[in-house]
Amino acid sequence: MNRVFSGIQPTGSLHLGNYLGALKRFVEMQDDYGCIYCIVDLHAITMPYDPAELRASTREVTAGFLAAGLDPSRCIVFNQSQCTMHMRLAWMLSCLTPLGWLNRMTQFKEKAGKKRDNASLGLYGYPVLQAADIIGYHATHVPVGEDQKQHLELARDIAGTFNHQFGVEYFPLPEPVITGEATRVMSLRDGTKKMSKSDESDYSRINLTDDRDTIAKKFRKARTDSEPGVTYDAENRPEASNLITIYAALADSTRQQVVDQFASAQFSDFKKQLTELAVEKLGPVGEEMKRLSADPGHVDGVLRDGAERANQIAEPIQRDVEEIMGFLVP
Ligand code: AQP
Repeated sequence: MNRVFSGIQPTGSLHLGNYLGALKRFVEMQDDYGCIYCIVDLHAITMPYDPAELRASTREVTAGFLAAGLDPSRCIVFNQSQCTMHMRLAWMLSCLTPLGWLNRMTQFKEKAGKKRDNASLGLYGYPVLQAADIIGYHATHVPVGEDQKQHLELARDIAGTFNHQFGVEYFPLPEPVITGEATRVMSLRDGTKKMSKSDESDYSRINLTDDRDTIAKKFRKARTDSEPGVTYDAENRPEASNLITIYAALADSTRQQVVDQFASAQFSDFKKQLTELAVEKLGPVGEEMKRLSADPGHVDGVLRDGAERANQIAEPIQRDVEEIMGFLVP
């Protein structure tokens, strides 16, 4: 049976990268697979955080899921901390995961930076929790952006190790689903860095809640080069190419089609058209997020109901795992 699991951290405002790399895929898959979409709040505490902001962001990201088109009657939407399987299974899997595998994880290196010794054990073990998130539901497909590819490979290795070590064929090996034109949306200020919630500059990203004027200003100020035309060249024109990629993904077309469409246009005109397209596609999502944010009772109800359904799937799997591993399960 096919099952989808994926998550987004409530670490700040959802941005265009989250939308094109993940959320849009979530919505496209919701009728073809049994889908479980999670606001991964346990991952959000691996870096220093503020409890009130975590609470607000958990509701905001949930509102983003719903506003983008996820329908809780067709998929499960819940916050990770409400299903204890994630924590229990993460510990068990961490006892099967060699340190050498975790030492290779580039996200840890990037996030820990130079102050590696001050980084938390949770940040280091983040990919093991992520493996538990996925395989704890027997998920077969995981829609993610390009940056999560390495973590997905690790999740497959951990699932394979479990099966091998205990002589079972219990966990399916999950497949990453990295599709679409914009699997890695780059910062609007620096075409070599990915667009990220935690970037200090708000001008580096388009937030789903940005209004028309803000979107227009951010694209106008987006860094480009001195070439006047609209040509795609990821190596020599990274910022301009990123904007072409964004246009293609928003328009559900291809980069080549965008380049052909704007073959005789100036880059400044292209930016204006990009703004119009972004406002047309993101405006309704942002409006709906604002409407839902005014109704936290509804959002909390969706999460509560989703957590109940997630627990119903996860509990028998957790029980099987404990039996396989030799725990006495009364
Ligand atoms: N720039 C991006 N382009 C395409 N996909 C992206 N994703 C994130 N940034 C981009 C995808 O969004 C999903 C959720 O990501 P996350 O919030 O759980 O963690 P992240 O990848 O670490 O995202 P951020 O925005 O960079 O968050 P912070 O700053 O908190 O670390 C994933 O599928 C991811 O691939």
